Amino acid sequence: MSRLVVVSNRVPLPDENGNPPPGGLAVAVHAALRKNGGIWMGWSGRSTGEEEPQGLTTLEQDKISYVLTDLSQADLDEYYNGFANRVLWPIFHCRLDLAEYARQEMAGYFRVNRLFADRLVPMLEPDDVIWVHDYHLIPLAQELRKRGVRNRIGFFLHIPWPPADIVTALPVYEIIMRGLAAYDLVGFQTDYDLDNFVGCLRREGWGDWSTPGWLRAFDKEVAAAAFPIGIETGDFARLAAKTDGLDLVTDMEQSLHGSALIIGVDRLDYSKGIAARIDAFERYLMRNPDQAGKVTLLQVAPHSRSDVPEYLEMQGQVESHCGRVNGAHGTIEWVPIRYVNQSLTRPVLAGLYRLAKVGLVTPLRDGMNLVAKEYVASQDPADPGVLILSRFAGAARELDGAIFINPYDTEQTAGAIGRALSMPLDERIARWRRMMDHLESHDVLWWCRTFLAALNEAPEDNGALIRE
Ligand code: GDG
Repeated sequence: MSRLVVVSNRVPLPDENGNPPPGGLAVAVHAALRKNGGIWMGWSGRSTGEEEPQGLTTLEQDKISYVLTDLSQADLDEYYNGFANRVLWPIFHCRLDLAEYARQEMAGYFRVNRLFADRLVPMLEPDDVIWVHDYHLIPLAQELRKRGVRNRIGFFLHIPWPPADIVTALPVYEIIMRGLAAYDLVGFQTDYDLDNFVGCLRREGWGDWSTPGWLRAFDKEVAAAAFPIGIETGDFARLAAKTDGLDLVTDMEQSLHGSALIIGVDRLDYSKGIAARIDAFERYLMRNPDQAGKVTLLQVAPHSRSDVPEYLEMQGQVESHCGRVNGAHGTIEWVPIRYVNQSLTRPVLAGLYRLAKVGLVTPLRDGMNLVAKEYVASQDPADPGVLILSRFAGAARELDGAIFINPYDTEQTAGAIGRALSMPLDERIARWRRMMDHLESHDVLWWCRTFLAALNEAPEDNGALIRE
């Protein structure tokens, strides 16, 4: 059986006992790596003052080699904070207004991809299967091919692929498209993303479907499909069911004094629609003055990418929205929005999901959104809460028991909050059961298995067709 080589920007390292860190993706990929042994390569998290850092750390544990490469400060600024997070992330989330394109940062992005390729090649064995993750590393396959690598290489995009009109705004659009075509398999979160990608190929005359599941792109065959990522459904359900004794969850419950809890959990990112969600909650309070003191929104939002200016600005905006609502509607006994930037442990998170009568998930655009799935998996089967879900989250294509909203429509979201809070038990159970059945059969292990099975089906030596 082939070894698996995984490459991602960051590498979730196991603890001293070899347990993978919490998080569905880390657990599933670790399980796949352990099966036949393998390598997980990525950035070490360290940046140095050297122009070309040589630091490469290798840790061996349980048949897995973790290979961690240092980057220079310039690499980090240009590749990660620059091109990946200030160009690709906003454009792929349909925020052309936030894209800050600089030629130097683009050069840094391609330079780091070359560095990853240089470091990876000496470690590869002929029948290794390589799985590259996410938008930081799109050009990696092409760089590996240029170095003579003929192994099967797959790519999974965790974020959305936007319609052609949006993505053509990317100054290196063709290079990025060619970079993706260098893979044997390209995986997206949803059919919608896949259709958008094929639409891009068609519009420029670069490619189209040749046979089902296979694209002919830039004179080469590439398999493409949707692989919606799942969560550790069973683990979440078990964690949530046994949180009764967790102090934080109990304290939270007591402090609510019987008011209904609505929960939002997001990395503090402009794609998550947090400010619009707060506005919608305020609109709900204004339309339902009798509910004052009876409903509380808990918004958990750990800081993220604080080196990127657009994130700092958005943090200030969310804080001011929360302050405004609490100032206008709060009383000495009741704070309508509890806003925390602290990161919580998974058991606490699962307990809070279960405590909440409503999961409010309102991204403006999201590849999948795991929080929506975790909220559902954490519910009490006998008395489940209601998921309110943005139609612009990838998860909306699977979780058909949610109340769907358009996050730009504040009135609609406010109405959905009212509907969710008053939904009868039998309807809540019926909606939840449908979603839970799906999450049980499509968990993160299913996702990992399905992607790797498809990659293993790619014909041998498909990559030999790429020379440039
Ligand atoms: C990208 C795509 C896609 C959050 N706060 C805490 C905490 N979290 C965990 C959640 C969830 C994860 O972070 C966030 O996952 P999302 O899916 O919502 O979002 P991104 O980080 O943007 O991820 C996304 C995903 O990749 C996977 O493919 O779904 O669309 O953007 O698991 O639980 N976890 C803990 N404490 C917190 O305070 N323990």
